[in-house]
Amino acid sequence: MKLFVYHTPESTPTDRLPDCAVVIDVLRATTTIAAALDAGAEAVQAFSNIEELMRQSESWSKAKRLRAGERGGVTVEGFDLGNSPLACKPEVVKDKRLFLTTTNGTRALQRVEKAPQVITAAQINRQAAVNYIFETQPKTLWMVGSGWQGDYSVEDTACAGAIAKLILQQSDASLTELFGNDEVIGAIALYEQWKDNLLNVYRQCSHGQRLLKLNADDDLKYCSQTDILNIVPIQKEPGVLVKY
Ligand code: 3SL
Repeated sequence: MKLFVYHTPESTPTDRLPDCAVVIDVLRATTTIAAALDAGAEAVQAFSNIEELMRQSESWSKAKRLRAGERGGVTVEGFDLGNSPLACKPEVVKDKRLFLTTTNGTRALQRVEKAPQVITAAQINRQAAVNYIFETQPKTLWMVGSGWQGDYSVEDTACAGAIAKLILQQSDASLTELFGNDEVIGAIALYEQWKDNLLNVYRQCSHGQRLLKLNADDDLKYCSQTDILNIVPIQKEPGVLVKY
């Protein structure tokens, strides 16, 4: 297996695809996707574009759909939910499809949606994602961070490092055999630096600061937990994620 880390959708190659792509948006899209599916949502369908989301969700029964999403962290006007994982309670999402649009995470998903296997990961389901990777043994694995509007986000790369580190610990291969680009080494070093205090780095980073201004510290606390959900969101058709 060869691991590659790409910090943003924009830095992800366009001339090839991996066997498996792992999309990461710790704050907060891929945390919310894991929380929604864990709470019993039928699926999460991701859209980068609000108009397209409205068009496709219109044909879905009202009782079975929730429109969810944010722009700049704020709930899209008229939507049922924003992008907080804490809103994904069973009594809210069970058996419903979440039609979700977010600023960056859904764009990252779109960027690799043609890969043969696409899963999403966050700090909360890191071990489950790694279990899936060992089970399916992809030859090439890309971890794609969502960043913020084309810029690098430290929390996504730290999560990529957490996944890479766990793969390294559970594999017989050495780092030299496993890493496909230097970003993997950087991501592991970043995770090692912060692994005992992820909440602190989330509170300091630019997107964490943005969310704190929106009173979302409880979201940061939730997102900073490690391995609390045993669930892997997997793409069953482009943009549609279900529980594996
Ligand atoms: O950018 C995204 O995709 C979102 O996860 C951003 S937010 O945390 O909901 O503001």
